[in-house]
Amino acid sequence: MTKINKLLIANRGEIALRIMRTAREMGIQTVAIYSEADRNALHVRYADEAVCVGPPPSTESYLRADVIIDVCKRLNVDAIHPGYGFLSENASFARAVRQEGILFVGPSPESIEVMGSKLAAKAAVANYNIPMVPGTPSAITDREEAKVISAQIGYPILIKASAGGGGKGMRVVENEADFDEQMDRAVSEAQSAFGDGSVFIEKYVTSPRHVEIQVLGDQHGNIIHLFERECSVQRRHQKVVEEAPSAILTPEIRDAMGRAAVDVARACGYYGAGTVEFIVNDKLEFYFLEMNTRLQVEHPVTEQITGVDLVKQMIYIAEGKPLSIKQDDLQIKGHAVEVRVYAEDPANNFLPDVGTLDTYIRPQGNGVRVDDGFEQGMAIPIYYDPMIAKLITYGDSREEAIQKMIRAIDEYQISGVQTTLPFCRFVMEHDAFRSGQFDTGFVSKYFTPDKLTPEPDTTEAELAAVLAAWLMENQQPKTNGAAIQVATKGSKWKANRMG
Ligand code: MV4
Repeated sequence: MTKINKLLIANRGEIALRIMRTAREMGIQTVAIYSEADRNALHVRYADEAVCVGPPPSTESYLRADVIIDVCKRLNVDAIHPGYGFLSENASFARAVRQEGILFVGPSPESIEVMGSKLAAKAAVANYNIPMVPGTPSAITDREEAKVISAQIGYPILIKASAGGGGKGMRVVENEADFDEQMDRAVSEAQSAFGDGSVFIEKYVTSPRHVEIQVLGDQHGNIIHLFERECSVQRRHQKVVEEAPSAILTPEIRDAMGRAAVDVARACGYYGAGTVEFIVNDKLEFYFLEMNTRLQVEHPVTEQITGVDLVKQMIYIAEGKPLSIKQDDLQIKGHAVEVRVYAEDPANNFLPDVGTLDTYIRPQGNGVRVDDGFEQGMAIPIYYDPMIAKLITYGDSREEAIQKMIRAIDEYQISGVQTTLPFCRFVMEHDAFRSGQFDTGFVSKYFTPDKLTPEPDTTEAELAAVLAAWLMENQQPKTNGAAIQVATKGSKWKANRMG
């Protein structure tokens, strides 16, 4: 067992801060790395030490494995936490870190490698009786044979790239007449995007739900699951809303899915925090899709309903400690919802909207968690993901968590950039979301820009006029501003606050 005294966080933004907070609680010194675009970023200010690793493009900074390892050696760093994205699922990086005698807060390079290939992952779990979508177990080499298999499975089928992920390199084939054309496209796409043209076939499950299971494994062979996250509200494979638990799982299905996820992790000798992705059809049958070998963006909803700090567990696991949590210790308490706040314009096809956060006031109060990396006045760099914040609410029930989310969205004040907050509000208010009866088609099925409730853009002059009229009607107003209610449509809070 190795005690980690100093941790380098090979990431930026909200996730770098989130990891550093836990490290600090554990008495661990933190080292930030940053690019020239992030000199004044919060993760840089929060860390005990911070080192610039290069120019703004991530290929020249946050992805520079060699530079990052040099920083570790120079500053006597014991361990690296990669966060998500960047180098988090790069097996060569994990291997290089290990070779330098530095701990990687994450799984082994071997696990990352196996799960990085969908076909290798399928092969690894083959002996574990994990439900999988009917399809080919290996890469297509013979087209005529593949057509025979597709006919047996039944159209529509899906061609997937083995090296793909997050929806990249997928092609739906509706009938045999389209097979060759789509196969040509899939192979050339996979070859140019991943440098690996291997593709395989699966039965196409129409409008599935996306449900994933959080797992934790230690280096002694103990593996537990921390229940599911429902991530079906997506836009072009970008998750928008996540929640835990899922509104549709029964205790029996939850248990079966949890056990399947633990088996998937066991099949690749997994340790660290990981996520096993399933799709669920309308009969609540579930199928293993892939495993993500990192801490995920949406991990907070699991933390809220289990009370487990996943980053703390990851650090203990990297130190070689056996898991202190047993499966039977865990139970779901309450309900958590997360929305991702992006600097994108939902009224304009979600075009990234870069700029400065002229106003940036976070919601607060009971059951509200904001994981972000910005403060008022900061610019959102163009070089990275435009996510401003993750807004998480927690309540006793799903209904309560949703009500808190609507309240929190209405309290959130952001100006200077357009954000996805109005879109998130649309989701929270939608009957299909409220009822729990939705799938991965939710956004394309229900959302059009005219569904956005306009932000109340009452100017100060208009407010002054309303206030003056009120004063005329009420001869002796209380001087306490809180007693003055200014009527506006939509969110009244922002207006009242000015009055
Ligand atoms: C599927 C599928 C239907 N049938 N596989 C998309 C991302 C990648 N993780 C797997 N994906 C899918 N695989 C079969 N056999 C539908 C999807 C899919 C999807 C999955 C999860 C969340 C959102 C999605 C949106 C469109 C398609």
